[in-house]
Amino acid sequence: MTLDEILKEINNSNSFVITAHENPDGDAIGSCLAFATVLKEMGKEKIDVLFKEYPAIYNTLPNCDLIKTEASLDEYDMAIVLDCPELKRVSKEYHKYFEEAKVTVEFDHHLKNAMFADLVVVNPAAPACSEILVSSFKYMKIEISKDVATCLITGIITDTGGFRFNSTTRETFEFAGWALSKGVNIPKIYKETLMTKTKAQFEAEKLAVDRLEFYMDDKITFTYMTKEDEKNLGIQTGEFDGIAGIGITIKDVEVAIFAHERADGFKLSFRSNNIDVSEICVLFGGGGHKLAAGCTINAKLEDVRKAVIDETKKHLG
Ligand SMILES: [Mn+2]
Repeated sequence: MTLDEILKEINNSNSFVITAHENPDGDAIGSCLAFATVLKEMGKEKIDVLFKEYPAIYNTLPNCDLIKTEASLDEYDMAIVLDCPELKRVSKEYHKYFEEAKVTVEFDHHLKNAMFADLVVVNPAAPACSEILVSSFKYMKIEISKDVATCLITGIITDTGGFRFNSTTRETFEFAGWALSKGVNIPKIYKETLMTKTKAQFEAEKLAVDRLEFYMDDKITFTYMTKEDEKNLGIQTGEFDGIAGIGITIKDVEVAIFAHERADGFKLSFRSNNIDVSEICVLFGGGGHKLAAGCTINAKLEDVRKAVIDETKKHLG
């Protein structure tokens, strides 16, 4: 089985580079730090977790000092990419460490998946990459310490929206219960990752709520944020995470869409109560999960709005 091979390769490797998708969320960071912590606890000395930037709320996670913007080696024995369905979504300057590593490993839970590594563990039914790591570590007979559990539950809490999404499983709660018994402070992690926002984030949400538009007898909502808004609000990366979900909390709304202007065009985040929005995003070159997906469209706001709303109407009709 793949996990036996991964364990064998870990035992034979001395240097490790770990990363996830760009603009990492709690699952991406939690998975990476959990893996890095496991390797450290196994006695491995050379471990780099690479991210160009990440939300400051994750600064208190165990071993977050292993996160660096630049690699400290030219070549690593093993490259591990987590919570990421294709290498394209990893920051470009890190691709060479992946291409030059002796062995590459991918763990992920995205449905549309390039399975781009030498050794791949993908389970689209898992609510978080962190939850795949729980069962994988158990299979490999790797002890899950309190520090590892802290990182993993951070990924699980953020990717399940605090155990709210349909993807949440019995195993999710079983692991949460087990982590609690190990002394992991779940209420604190929950509060810090999901219930706390900066003032800039609050102001951004206020603007997004104020601008929320309704379409198709209130079944679709659309809101947006431009680069100029971003500048005016003084908002940081990761602080937009809550906006995509605003529309979907309204009764009878089926699909909520958030358009966020970035350097390469508008990044669209779709949230759904039922229909598969990843199918819509695939049409625009993106992807994701059934109820949460995204894509990027390089066009003017008016054109982006029309394109995604027309397509969503077709899927709802
Ligand atoms: Mn994830």
